[in-house]
Amino acid sequence: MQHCNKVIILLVWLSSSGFLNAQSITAKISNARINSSEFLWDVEVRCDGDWGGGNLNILGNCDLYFTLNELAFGFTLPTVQILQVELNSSNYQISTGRVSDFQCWINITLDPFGGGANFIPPLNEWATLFTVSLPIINADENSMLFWDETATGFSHFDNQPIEKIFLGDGDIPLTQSLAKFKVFLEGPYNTSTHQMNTTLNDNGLLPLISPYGEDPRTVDTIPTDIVDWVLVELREMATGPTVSSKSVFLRKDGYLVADDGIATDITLYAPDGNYYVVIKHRNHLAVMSTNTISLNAMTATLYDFTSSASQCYGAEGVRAIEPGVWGAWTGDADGTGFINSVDLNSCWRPDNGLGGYKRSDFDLSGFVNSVDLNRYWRINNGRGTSVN
Ligand SMILES: [Ca+2]
Ligand SMILES: [Ca+2]
Repeated sequence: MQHCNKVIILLVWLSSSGFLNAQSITAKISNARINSSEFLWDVEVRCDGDWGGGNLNILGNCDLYFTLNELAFGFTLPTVQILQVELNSSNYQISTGRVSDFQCWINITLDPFGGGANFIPPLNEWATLFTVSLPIINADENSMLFWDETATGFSHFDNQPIEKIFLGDGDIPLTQSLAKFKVFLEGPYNTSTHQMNTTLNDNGLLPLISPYGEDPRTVDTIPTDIVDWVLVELREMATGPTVSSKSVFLRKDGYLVADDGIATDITLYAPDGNYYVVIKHRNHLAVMSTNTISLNAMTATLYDFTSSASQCYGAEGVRAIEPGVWGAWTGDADGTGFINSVDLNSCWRPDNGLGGYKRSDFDLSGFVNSVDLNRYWRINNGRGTSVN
């Protein structure tokens, strides 16, 4: 079997200069990323110059064509989901086939029935046209994803090409790395036990499906001593895109653990390398490692977010939750990265008095009440995340 470590991303943009007055139309692939079950990337477009306003009207014969490794994505031909689309959902069609052993092709045709598929990109800004998602069946394989430049083209109106653009390349193997992290959340942290309360789990309130859309995976059971789900993300640059996401259990002693609730080595979908690690929780401010952390497939070295403020990116990325112990700020009910009046008025007020798995339940007690308001939101109001 042929292995390929390089994923070469090419996109040919063919368009007309007749219908649009655009000085240039550019396309690119961005945000290639992996979660527990999917390999995803975005296709973005940008119109520069005076293009006359109105819609970018894509008419007929606009094809994205690429090949990939069947061993990674399935001997049965992979499915493609267009998750975010500015085009009318009836205005695209997907077909697949086999090129050769282990290589299959996917063709996405925009506007297959004619009549035009309207898309309105903001002038001089990148806009996501759609997101492609492929289910992973074997994470030990490489994606071997190639754009076929001879067959890929966005055509516009009269199918006269105006540009052909090389979009660069990237390395996107689907390999796994081990990692070990410890982090505390301010809300459920108990200064008497020096651990976090597991009230939500004790009362059967934790969902079997992760609440994070980036990796909404499901488990059969939730082990004892689990506090909640958190989302682990990897970045190659401090303010760069996420390359890997995984929903993981947080245990009361602060360790992120495997689904058995015991193993403190967790598996992330990323090749050996150096990454900024971001830990997100649905109503706490995200924390990120101060610098990159080296990850590999053989051994995991503990990175402890609780031992010092300097372990976390940003001037006040974490708060002291007792002397010498640090944890993520609570109070961000709507997950914007800021704790402010919206979290109070649009989230806490309508939820006040309710029980359950609520994002306004800042201490994860299973109830939304005045404790969440007075003990947490009022004190943390005005805080914002250092993770951008
Ligand atoms: Ca907020
Ligand atoms: Ca509460």
